[in-house]
Amino acid sequence: KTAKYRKDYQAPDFTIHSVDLTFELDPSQTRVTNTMVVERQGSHQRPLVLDGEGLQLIQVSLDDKTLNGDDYSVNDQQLVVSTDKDRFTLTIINDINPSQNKALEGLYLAENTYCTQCEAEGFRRITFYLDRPDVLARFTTTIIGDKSQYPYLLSNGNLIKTEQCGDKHVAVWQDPYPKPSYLFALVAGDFDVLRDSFTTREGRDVKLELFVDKGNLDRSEHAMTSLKNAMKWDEERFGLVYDLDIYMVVAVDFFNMGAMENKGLNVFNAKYVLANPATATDQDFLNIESVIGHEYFHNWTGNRITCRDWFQLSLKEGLTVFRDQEFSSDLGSRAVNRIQDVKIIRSHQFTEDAGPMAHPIRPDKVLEMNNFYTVTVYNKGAEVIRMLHTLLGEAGFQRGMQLYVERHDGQAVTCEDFVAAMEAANEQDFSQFRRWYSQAGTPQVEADVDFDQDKQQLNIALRQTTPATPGQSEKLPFHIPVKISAVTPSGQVITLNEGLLHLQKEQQQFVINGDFSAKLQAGEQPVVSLFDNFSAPVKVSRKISANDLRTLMAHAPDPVSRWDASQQLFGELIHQAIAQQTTVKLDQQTISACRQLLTSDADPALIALALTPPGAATLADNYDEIPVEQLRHNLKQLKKQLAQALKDDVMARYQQLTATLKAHDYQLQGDDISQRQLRNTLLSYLAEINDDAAWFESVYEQADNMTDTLAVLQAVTWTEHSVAEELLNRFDQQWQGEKLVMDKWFQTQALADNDATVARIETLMQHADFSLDNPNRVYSLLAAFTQNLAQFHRADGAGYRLIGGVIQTLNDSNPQVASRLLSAFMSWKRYDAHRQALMKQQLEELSALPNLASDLQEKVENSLA
Ligand code: BAL
Ligand code: ZN
Repeated sequence: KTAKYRKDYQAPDFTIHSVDLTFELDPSQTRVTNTMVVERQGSHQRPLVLDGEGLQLIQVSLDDKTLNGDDYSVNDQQLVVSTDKDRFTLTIINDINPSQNKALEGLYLAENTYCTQCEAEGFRRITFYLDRPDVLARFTTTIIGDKSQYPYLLSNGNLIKTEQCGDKHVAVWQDPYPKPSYLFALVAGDFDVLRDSFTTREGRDVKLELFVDKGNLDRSEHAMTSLKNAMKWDEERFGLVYDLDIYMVVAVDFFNMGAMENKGLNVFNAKYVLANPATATDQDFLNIESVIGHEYFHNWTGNRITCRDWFQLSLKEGLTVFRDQEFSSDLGSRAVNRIQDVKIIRSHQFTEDAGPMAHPIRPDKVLEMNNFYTVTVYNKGAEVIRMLHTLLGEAGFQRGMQLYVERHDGQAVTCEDFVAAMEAANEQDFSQFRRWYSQAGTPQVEADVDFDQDKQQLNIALRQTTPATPGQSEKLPFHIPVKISAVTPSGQVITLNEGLLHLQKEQQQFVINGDFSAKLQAGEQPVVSLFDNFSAPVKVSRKISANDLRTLMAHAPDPVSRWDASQQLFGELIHQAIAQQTTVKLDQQTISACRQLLTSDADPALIALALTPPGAATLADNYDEIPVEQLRHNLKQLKKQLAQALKDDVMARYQQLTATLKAHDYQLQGDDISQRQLRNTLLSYLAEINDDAAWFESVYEQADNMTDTLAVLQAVTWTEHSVAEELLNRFDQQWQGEKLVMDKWFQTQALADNDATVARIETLMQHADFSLDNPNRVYSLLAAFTQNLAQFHRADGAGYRLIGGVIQTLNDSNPQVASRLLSAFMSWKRYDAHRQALMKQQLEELSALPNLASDLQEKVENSLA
């Protein structure tokens, strides 16, 4: 493969108006008959060039004339058809082998279910086509399959005909909405079906069908409820209404991604559908709500209005992530959701933005599109949309959305079209704001806050710089929205005359007035909070005293800033210890601040988040050379010291929460979720200092839901508690065979910072429930392990060799999954010379493979460049 550039975009030479597909399903030889009405675009005589990969071509005919080798040529990438006709019908017959398809792109057969995944460029593995998102066609799909093995034959749109013929049956589906090929889907299998319906605000009844593996109906209700909530929410908040008579969701075990928004027929990784309290944690339930919402919201932002080309992926993904974040925030805790979003940006996106694959949310150069389904395109993309929302307010943002839909419904458009609609609807100029789409890298903002006692004014000096990223050495200043607030030292809120600053130049000085004199005692200074609600995806450096941070931790008006203050306090303690080559020492004042918070009546989930120090990945991002051992040592010490210092309060609150929760049955409801979160965070602190095996055993035995069971299992495993092995064995005994539950067991062990972890993973790879063929297993055991800072980065290189070997194996079978694992090696230049050499060696071994997949090739080349 060769790289493509955004600047080289050209409209297609031909378009396809309609496509009729017939699938004669067979495990090793599925026959696909593809009849397209094709029309030349513009006046030219170029041939029709169709994409196709790994297809066995049987026959090509044009307007009923069978073509011979003079009229077309075919290789392993393309079918080129020469014709001087401007409009014609082309019929292609080809065979594919779904059972041999381990890459899980195109049509594959896994565990007796036929399933497709076409985004981004998987449709070309099904038939020859103009496999690009700006070719929109009406699809009719005929599926012929064995009736007893595959009682359900599904595709996009409406079922218009069924037929029986002997052992086989036939289903014909028609999708009235023109769509790009990446939204095509086919599923055939045997399922249990949960049926429901939704009445739109226009009074139309929509049939809802959720297909799950046999025996799983008792785990499918939450997904259905989430779907109905999503449909209602999109009508109420965005005014967007569903457009077909049926909406289907199929849960499958083998799936590379989380889920896929195929028109009218979503395909989901089973882990984002199946849940009941015994098998799934609160977080699993919330993730299901969010992913079900996300795929549903794509129906407008993605399907009705799609991308012109793949460089525009963030047009639909950034916007749809923003929409699913808002959905979760409107239904649950806004603050908790926001904090989780911020954690993802800080722990993953900042790292990506500082590494060899750093790219703008709208990339300029792509070799393998699968490599660009990234936290940058998705989550930073959502932050960019959120900044627009901050600049325009809800009403202005919705005006922009409405104009965007009015202008572009039924079209394939660009990020530029989106920003232009936002601008036009609000009479704004976002010329500078557009740089968020074109420049990669995380801006660093230096802040100086000074209070002028005489003038009773706040002076805020801000300076922005953005480090160079591959291919972009010079950066221009961004338009950065900075939300601010202030309190008195005792925590009274000060009213500022300006709550949102626009940092647009490299350096800017802001003078802020407010009711300082009314609120402050003589000689007091206000305590100022910057970037409330994480108002921009930037890193901030600012001199601020620990005292002020403790004030903000207790009193900042914005809950995200309260949490952030605690993270800065902990981060600074660790940073100082590392800089001075000593062991972190938790001071009395911070202990008191933590105690105060723990015993306060704040939302328990927010207490839990604030009492959890930043993770290793977030802390690591502050260092040019990541001090692996020191980070690990000091993080452990910090948790131990906090647990020791607050021992009695932790136990008291733990017992009080346990009693409250035990007073009624498990409920998936805000207060309970929040209380469980704090209770289980406190349990992890207790495990740091309490070696009473019998006590933890009884906690395990009393757990009556997976949230609590997993919490105790993780607490004892991650603290190398004496009871860990016993509980791990019991969990295995109870849940083996339950693949999604066992993923939690694999992941818990993969994340243990224990010198035996590598050896243990090697053993676990032989476990009956593990298989390298299933992406979920790889993610839970192996991708999770790459997040285990000290063990993946073992100085003897055993962690690197383990993952390097797996990547080599997956290069042959599932390069997309291999590529995800490879990300862990990309930041090799951030480690010491010894580790650098070991990591580089793995990259070089990969680079020497004769059949290196393009997914890996791109990342390896960029990493070694
Ligand atoms: N479009 C790929 C899966 C998702 O983002 O919904
Ligand atoms: Zn999406």
